[in-house]
Amino acid sequence: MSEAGRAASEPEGFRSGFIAVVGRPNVGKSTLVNRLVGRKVSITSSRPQTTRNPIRGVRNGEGYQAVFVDTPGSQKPRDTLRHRMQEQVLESLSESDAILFVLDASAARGGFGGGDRYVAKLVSEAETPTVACLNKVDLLARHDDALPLLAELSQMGDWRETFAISASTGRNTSALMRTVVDLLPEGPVYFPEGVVTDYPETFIISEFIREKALGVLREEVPHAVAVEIDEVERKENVTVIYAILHVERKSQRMIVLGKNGQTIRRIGSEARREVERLLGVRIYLDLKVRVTPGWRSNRQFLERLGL
Ligand SMILES: Nc1nc2c(ncn2[C@@H]2O[C@H](COP(=O)(O)OP(=O)(O)OP(=O)(O)O)[C@@H](O)[C@H]2O)c(=O)[nH]1
Ligand SMILES: [Mg+2]
Repeated sequence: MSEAGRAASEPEGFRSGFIAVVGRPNVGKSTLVNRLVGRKVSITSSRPQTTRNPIRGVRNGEGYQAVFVDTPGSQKPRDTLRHRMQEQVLESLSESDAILFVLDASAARGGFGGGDRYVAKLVSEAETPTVACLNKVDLLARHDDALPLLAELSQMGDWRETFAISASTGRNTSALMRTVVDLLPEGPVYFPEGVVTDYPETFIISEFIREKALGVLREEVPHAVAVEIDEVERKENVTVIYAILHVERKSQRMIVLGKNGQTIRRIGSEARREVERLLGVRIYLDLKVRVTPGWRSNRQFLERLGL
């Protein structure tokens, strides 16, 4: 944290800290962070590997400030993008005061798999107070179906507590929040009041566009999309945002454009509505699709995107 952050008012007994939220892809980390922060700070989708960089979301309460750090899904890396995503998970773990380890109850019928155990090991190695969260329990046929999973989970590491939660419905998340606050050390106010996330507006806009693209596109195409904001032009009664959707191949460009451009138009109109809600101004979104071969393995390109 910056010196300015540290120098901010530090009331007696105030608790604060960074809580890394980690787990396999698609277990509901971003949904949980949005729920705990009380605002949408991180995009979500039904596709694994939605989150690509750590997203911070701030929750202020009586006598505390909790900074949640949503991380990309943890898995063994297979290309430069995923390698970078895993580096970021490790960085977030090493800088955290507490960890939320999230698992998907609905995907674990009959027990947890190698993916969850891989993350359990990463988390244990961080030697930081950890709460294990069995998420999506709303999808279980019976309440009791969570019990054997909770028992198995408690054998997988040295957790401070274990919760059965639903990030979607909010079940048990208030109790989880109280436990998180108890884990925080005494510390400064890191972010001034009113700050919910510290990303620049252009990043949030690009993420909203990517979220809509993830929702509309199928199979491998979503993972081949990167969104870059080229320019934001503020006019008197409309803000024009020029964005580029990078894909890796010509065939993917055709898919993203769709027949007569209808797919890209749908992505654009869904994203526009969300961005208008965020910025509170009228938006014109100008979306272009560009073929940037192999961008996922291009370190310079990834850096340009802040990855
Ligand atoms: N039924 C149900 N669905 C959930 C719950 N939490 C998340 N989901 C859904 O699970 C999917 C994945 O959620 P995300 O929050 O994007 O998951 P993530 O762990 O951040 O995924 P990555 O960023 O790809 O690692 C989305 O379709 C969510 O709506 C839950 O508690 N119950
Ligand atoms: Mg996510």
